[in-house]
Amino acid sequence: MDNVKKTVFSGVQPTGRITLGNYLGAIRNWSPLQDEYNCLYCIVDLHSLTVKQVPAELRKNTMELVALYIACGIDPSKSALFIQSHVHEHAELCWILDTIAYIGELNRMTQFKDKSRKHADNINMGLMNYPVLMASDILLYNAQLVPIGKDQTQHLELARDLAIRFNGRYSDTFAVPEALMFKSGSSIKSLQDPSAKMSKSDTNENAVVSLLDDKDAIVRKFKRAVTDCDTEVRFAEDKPAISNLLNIYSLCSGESIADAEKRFAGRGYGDFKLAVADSVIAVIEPIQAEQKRLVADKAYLESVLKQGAEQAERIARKTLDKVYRKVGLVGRIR
Ligand code: ATP
Ligand code: LTN
Repeated sequence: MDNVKKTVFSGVQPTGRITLGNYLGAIRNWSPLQDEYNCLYCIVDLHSLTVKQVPAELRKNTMELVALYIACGIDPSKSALFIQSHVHEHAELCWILDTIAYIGELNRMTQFKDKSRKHADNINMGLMNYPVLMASDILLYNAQLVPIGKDQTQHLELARDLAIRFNGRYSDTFAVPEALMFKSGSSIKSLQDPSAKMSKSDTNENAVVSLLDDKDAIVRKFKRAVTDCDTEVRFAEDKPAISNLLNIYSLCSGESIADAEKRFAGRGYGDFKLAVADSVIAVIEPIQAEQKRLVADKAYLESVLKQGAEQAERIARKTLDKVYRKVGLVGRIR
């Protein structure tokens, strides 16, 4: 990897249907970074174990997500594309960072509180430790930039705190990462409740557009999307539902929100919703076709993952050796 370029790290959990929110808020923004930065894009499978998974489905979702990354423009010859559990240093650094992370700060995390509420029968240690593992992902590679959606800012803040704390206690070791946020896509809302984010784990089918939904499903979901009380297609704080749809339309069609407002002035919600659906279909269809082709080519995906893990491991090993030395562990003679 190029030493002059800054390093970018990001990841998504293979927890099921990747949503339009994941795509517009995260994955879509990754491919344009590949020339300017050293990029590592990870499938964070260890994170997904913090909520119950069906093992066979997790395996399937993981390979589908690898294919989806590539279909969304991640080029394995430019970026390291790998699976988190293939590089065991992630879990090892997590242990070290656990020893400087405070229970109080983890207990305050919004996502931990939300997920504890949602999975009250399974508030496991991993769920609480989730942000420390995320910090390990980032700090292992000294990533300076981390493209994420708005919901992850608190976790990134913790990664920064842990880097600063470790550096303060043991001397300069980690780069302090910064979030890279893309304003308009950073928070795509549920189609059924514009006060909530569109989330993979939403149990209401109609709330979420999956990147793997077919045309009919997409049209149906936008037709059923909730709207605000008047009939005007206008972006405004008091019109969260239509603003969300305008945002999605603008991101998918490339037309500015102001131009879209003009185009749909006086035309009512019906027409507008169909146009939003069409703009989403136009973006999603080519990705789906490419993903389908790639999923069938297991040998290629495996070769990408092998190469990605090797690239990542080289960097991760160096960082972890340094960390072990700094905290006072005796290095193993090889
Ligand atoms: P889950 O519902 O299982 O918690 P999720 O949909 O929140 O999953 P993650 O795998 O946790 O998805 O997130 C992957 C990336 O997608 C993160 O960078 C996150 O910020 C971004 N993201 C998730 N949901 C949205 C959304 N609605 N709008 C914009 N970005 C999002
Ligand atoms: N928690 C993240 C996924 C994630 C991540 C990371 C994102 C795990 N490790 C490192 C960026 C960098 C989420 O999006 N839910």
